[in-house]
Amino acid sequence: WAEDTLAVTRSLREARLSASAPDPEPEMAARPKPEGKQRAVYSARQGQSLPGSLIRPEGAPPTGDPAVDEAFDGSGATYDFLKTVFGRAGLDGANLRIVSTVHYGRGYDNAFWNGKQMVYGDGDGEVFLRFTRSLDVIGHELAHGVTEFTSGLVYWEQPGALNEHFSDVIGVLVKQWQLGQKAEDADWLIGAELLGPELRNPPGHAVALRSMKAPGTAYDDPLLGKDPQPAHMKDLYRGLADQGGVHINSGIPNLVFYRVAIGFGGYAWEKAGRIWWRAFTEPGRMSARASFREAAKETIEVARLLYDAQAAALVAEAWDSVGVVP
Ligand code: ASN
Ligand code: ZN
Repeated sequence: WAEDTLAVTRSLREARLSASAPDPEPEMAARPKPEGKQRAVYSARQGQSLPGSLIRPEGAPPTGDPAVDEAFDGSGATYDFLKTVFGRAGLDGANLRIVSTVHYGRGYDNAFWNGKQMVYGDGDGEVFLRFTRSLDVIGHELAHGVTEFTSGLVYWEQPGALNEHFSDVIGVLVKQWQLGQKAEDADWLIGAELLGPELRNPPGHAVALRSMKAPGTAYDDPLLGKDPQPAHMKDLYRGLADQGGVHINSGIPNLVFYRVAIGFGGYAWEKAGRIWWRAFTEPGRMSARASFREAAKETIEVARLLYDAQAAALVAEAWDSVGVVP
């Protein structure tokens, strides 16, 4: 069924793309920019050296290896989303090559951005399946690249949680865009498709790695423990684990974004997404050491600039509802 879903969503995306002609690249003097997306998917062949062997460069046909083809298609969908919706030409705005390595390690249960490229494990097959199965995870990892070229949010405590949050926002938006799904119809989950058979069965409960709609409720399971994400500043994690809780405290801004998207209604990438994109990527706006308060200030300000006082009030109320007062 996953393959069917992919085929359907792919044709939806193609229909949407052909409906609006892509804007022409402006003429550049001297050194021409690379045209369009430049993807390359490598395989680490269960080892750990990067990038590994080149399997699918841009322009090559599908390989039949689902991890390779999902990494290729998912990074393509993310590129198309950023270009079409926010006018961004790739991670650096200049069509930087998008490099992914799949089959990293043996039974490796994670995916990450290493500062230069994306890396995906196959999962152990019991608790987690291959990490390329979730488009929101692919969008998440690529967004770490965008952050590195824009705000440069440091990966520690509140700025780190904002870095994680921005990646979750881009991840869910890519998926909703590809599915043509409105905010109120989306599940707002990260990594739902990569849960393995051990997690899908009782006695535990697990629906995803994170829930933006209901932080702290994605799982409560004997293998994973309980989802540690807070949904309010009163429960902010103050320990040193996880780089000062970057994947934990991101639950707080994630819930804010969800509430803003639902408050506007319709497609989340159109208004909420546009506000967040500008607040998090416009030069001189979010500082690399931004706190949640600073993120609140910037998103409220951008809502007023792009829309009106009512939009700004919606954003302010959402931050207020989680205990962040700008
Ligand atoms: N999946 C995680 C992330 O991209 C991996 C990590 O913690 N480095 O945030
Ligand atoms: Zn991340």
